[in-house]
Amino acid sequence: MTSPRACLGCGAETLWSFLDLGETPLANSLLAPDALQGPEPRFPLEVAFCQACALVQITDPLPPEALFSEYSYFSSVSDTVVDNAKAIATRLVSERELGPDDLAMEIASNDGYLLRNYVAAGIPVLGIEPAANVVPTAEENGVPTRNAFFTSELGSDLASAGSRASILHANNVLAHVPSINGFVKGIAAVLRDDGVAVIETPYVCDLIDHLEFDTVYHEHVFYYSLSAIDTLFRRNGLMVVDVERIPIHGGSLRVFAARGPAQPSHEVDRLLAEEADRGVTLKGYYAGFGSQVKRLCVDLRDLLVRLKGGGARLAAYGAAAKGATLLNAAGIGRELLEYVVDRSPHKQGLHMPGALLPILPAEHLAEDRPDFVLVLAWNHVEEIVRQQASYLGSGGRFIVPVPEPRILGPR
Ligand code: JHZ
Repeated sequence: MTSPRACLGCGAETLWSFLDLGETPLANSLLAPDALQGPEPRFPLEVAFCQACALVQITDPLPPEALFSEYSYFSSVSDTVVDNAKAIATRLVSERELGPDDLAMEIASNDGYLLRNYVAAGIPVLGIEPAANVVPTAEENGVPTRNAFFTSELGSDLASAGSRASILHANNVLAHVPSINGFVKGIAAVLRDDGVAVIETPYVCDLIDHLEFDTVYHEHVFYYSLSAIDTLFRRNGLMVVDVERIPIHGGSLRVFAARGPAQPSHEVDRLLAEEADRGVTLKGYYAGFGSQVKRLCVDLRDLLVRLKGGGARLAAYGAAAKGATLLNAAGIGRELLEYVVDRSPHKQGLHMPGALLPILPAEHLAEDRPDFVLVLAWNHVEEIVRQQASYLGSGGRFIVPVPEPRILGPR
C-alpha cells in the first residue's frame, strides 16, 4: 500500500501506508433508534507514516466541522480523566505560583472538567470548545467558554485582544486537527512570553507496542512520537521543553512547550534518543503492525464465537469511539453481543455505529448478568472493575481485547 497523498505536517509526498481498516462509519456517530434502518455513511480509514518527518497520520481526514460541532463525549464521565486533570492543574498552580493576574486557557475544553480546577483556585480561565452542545455544561461548571475551533487566526486574535495564556492546556486535541501547522502557530501566538503549553496526546509507541489499533478512527488524524512533535513544533515557533509519559488513554505523552529559544530537559533528550534507537522515525517500526492487527481481530472474534457457541450470553462495556473501531474491524455485531452499557446519559438510548448495539445504562450489567462482557473502554478497565464489583462478584467475567484477548474473573 502506498498512498500518493502529501503529509499534512511537512507536505512531502512520502507517506507510506501500514494499516488499512477499510470503509468505516464515524466512531462517535451514535445512531438514534429511528436511524437504524437507513444506510450509514462510511469513510476510508487508513494509517500512514511520513518518511520525511515521521508523522503518523490517516490518509483521508474529514473536515473537523463534520466531527466535532456536536459531540457525544463528555470528559467528566470518566473519573480517571477528571482525576488526571485535577492533578496536573493543582500541580501547575503551585509550581508556577499562579494567581489572579494569570490566565489558564484550554483548547477543546469540553465540559470544563479541567479548567474548573483553576476556577476553584481563583485563577481566570478561558475555554475554547467547538461542540455547541457541550458548552452549556461547561458554563454551568463556572468555565467561560468560547464556542469555536482553535486556529492560527483565533490564537492571534486572542493575543491582540490581550488574552494571552500563562498556561495553555490542549488535551486530546493535537491529534484531531488536520491543519496542524496553523494550530501550533496559534498556540505559539496566544502564549505569554513566559507561558507554557501543556499538551497531552496518545503516544504512538504505546499504540504500536500494545496493539492499540482501535484508537485509530477518523477523529484521530495524527499519532505522535516525540520526534514528530519536536519537528512539528520547531517548524511553527514552539519548543518542547519537557515531556512525561502518562498512562491515560492507553499511554500518552504530556509535552510542555514554550515560545523559543529554550533549553529542553534531560528527559526530552533521553526520549528522543530512545525513539531514535528503537527506529520510531523509520518505517520498519510500523511494518508488521497491519498483520498483527488482523491476527488480533481473528483471535478476538474466534473467542467470542466459541463462548457464544458454548451457550454463554455476551455484552460489552463502554460505547467508546475506540469500541466502534474494534467491533467494525473484527466484524463483531449483534449476532455475538446483545448490548453495550455506558455511564454517559448522552449515549444511552442510542446505538453503536456499524455494530448497531443498543447502549444501556451501566447498572444493567449487575441486573442482567451476562456471562461475559467485552471491555471496549479497556483503557479504563481498573476503574470499571472497581465500579462493577457486584457484577464480577456474581460470577461475571470481563474480556479485555488488547494487546491480546484475556479474561478477567471475580477478584
Ligand atoms: P474513552 C475519547 O475516545 C474521545 P474514546 C476523544 N476522541 C479522544 O481523543 C480520546 O478519548 C483520547 C464510558 N465510561 O475515554 C465513557 C463508562 O461508561 O475510552 C465513555 O463513553 N464508565 C476525545 O471514546 C467510554 O466509556 C466508566 O467507568 O475511545 C470511554 O471512552 C468509564 C471510566 C467510562 O474514550
